[in-house]
Amino acid sequence: MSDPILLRFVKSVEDVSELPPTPAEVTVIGRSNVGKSSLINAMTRRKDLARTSKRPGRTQLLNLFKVDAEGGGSVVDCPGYGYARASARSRLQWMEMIEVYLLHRANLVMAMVLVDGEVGPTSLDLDMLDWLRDNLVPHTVVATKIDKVRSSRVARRRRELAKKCLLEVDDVVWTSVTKNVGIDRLRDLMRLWLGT
Ligand SMILES: Nc1nc2c(ncn2[C@@H]2O[C@H](COP(=O)(O)OP(=O)(O)O)[C@@H](O)[C@H]2O)c(=O)[nH]1
Ligand SMILES: [Mg+2]
Repeated sequence: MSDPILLRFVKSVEDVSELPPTPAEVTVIGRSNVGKSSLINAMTRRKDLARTSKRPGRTQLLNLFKVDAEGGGSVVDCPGYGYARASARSRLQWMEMIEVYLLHRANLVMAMVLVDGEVGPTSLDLDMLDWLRDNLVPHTVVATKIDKVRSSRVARRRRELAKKCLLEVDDVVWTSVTKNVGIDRLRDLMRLWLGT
């Protein structure tokens, strides 16, 4: 079993300029309720670090966590996209913030794009992936909640999800927080990305 990544919550910010410099940063993006906070908690084996919420779209801030390890580094939990009840104005604000963050954050080494493993990629997920590719932002697709797919269907679902994302099955990290699937692998990848 892989050691947890020790994360300490630093602060939530509204503006990218409020983020302190970092030697390496990994960020978590994806639609509201896809499992971003749950996955960050699983990385660090703490249930309550990144507050999970049953109400989607609550986190409208960039949540910054510092890695307690040699070499440091940080993790940012981005506000989710695709919140149905968000106003057009707040959607625009969201896009602006995320784009500025993803394009200009110094030492951003990886954007983990979370896609619901049961639902598959939404059009917003695919738009986000297109945008990341167009802008050469390093990213990795992480499928969440794979426990919700019946085991007889997992192989097929994986092929479908990867294909829609224009990826090979093995390019996608498959995870379940509740069944502890893929968590060790993702921790190892995060250590690699962060250089710790
Ligand atoms: N079954 C299952 N539920 C999950 C998993 N990960 C997250 N959830 C649930 O999905 C909901 C949204 O999770 P959350 O982490 O708050 O999503 P966020 O909005 O992207 O931060 C919560 O009710 C979680 O308990 C998973 O791997 N399996
Ligand atoms: Mg969250």
